[in-house]
Amino acid sequence: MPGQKKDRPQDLAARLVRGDRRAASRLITLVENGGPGADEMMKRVYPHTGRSMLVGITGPGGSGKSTLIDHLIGRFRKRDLRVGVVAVDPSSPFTGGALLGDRVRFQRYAMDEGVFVRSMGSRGYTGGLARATTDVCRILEAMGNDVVIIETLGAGQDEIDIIHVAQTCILVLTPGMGDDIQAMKAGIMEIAHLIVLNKADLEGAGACLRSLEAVLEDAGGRRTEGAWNPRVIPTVAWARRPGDVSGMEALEEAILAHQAHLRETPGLRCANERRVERELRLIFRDALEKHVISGLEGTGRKEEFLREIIERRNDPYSVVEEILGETLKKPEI
Ligand SMILES: Nc1nc2c(ncn2[C@@H]2O[C@H](COP(=O)(O)OP(=O)(O)O)[C@@H](O)[C@H]2O)c(=O)[nH]1
Ligand SMILES: [Mg+2]
Repeated sequence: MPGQKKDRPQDLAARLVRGDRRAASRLITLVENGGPGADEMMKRVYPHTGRSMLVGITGPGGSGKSTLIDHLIGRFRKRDLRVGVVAVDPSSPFTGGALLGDRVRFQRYAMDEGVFVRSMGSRGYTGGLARATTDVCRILEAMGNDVVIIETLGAGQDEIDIIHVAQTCILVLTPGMGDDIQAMKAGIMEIAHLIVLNKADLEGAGACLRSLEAVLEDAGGRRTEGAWNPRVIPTVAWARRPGDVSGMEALEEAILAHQAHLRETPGLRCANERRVERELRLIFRDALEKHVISGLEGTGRKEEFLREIIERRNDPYSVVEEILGETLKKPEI
């Protein structure tokens, strides 16, 4: 069938590299489902990656991430840059993960060949959400996008972890998050290169801005010379009157400034090393798990292990040790 022939790995990857949107969609679905062929596909995609600016945008739901991205797409397009977006929102109740709001919002780019948006939900990715997002990001890179934006909900560890695929990490906060800022200080704030205080039109924005700046100043004292200084950018991404939207230019410029800084310093190499290390770990974990599970398949041993554990004749730790011991002895791994 011609349809089948078109989807051969080598053809799909070749079409992707030429910027073919349907090939990109097909490939993304493949890696999302984690089917057999997915890794073969990624092998062909990988050599074409590494040239895009990778921008991660994280923050609580409703903080305005998608609205900001919408503006950024417009700005990057004005510079004639191609933009790919992957929006990860595991809280999305929509099956398949497509966010209705995002779909409507990004609709105006539907006719723009230079914009490609894909939403991902929480539905079981065999290798985990982080792995799937990393692969999707690689696909958007290979597709020839100059900028790849990753939107993630800064809630669970898995989502926060996703931010590590990005080179420039942006944390979006809103006024009235005083306590949350305290809580975030330790974790996510440390990886943010830019902090956006969105909804700067709301009450309390001034105080929030000052406390964020104080936190950054505090952290700045401990930073080594030449290191990037994170900054806070107040924005209004949505306003009743479009003319009241503000901070978008500053945000765009800050992203480009951080990217330039990465290129002028060992920053980019470090970011890429970190990313590849993480990628390797994710792929390895997935491969090992698949290998181990397939070894148990159809032997009835899994059920036996489960029974043993439930009846307290055994424990999960010993079972993992036992299975791993057997697996590692097998010559084929
Ligand atoms: N007042 C105000 N509302 C905003 C601003 N930016 C976004 N919003 C609104 O906040 C809501 C959530 O925005 P959204 O971009 O979907 O947030 P996300 O969940 O972080 O992607 C939407 O109703 C936006 O219109 C802003 O700067 N000020
Ligand atoms: Mg969103």
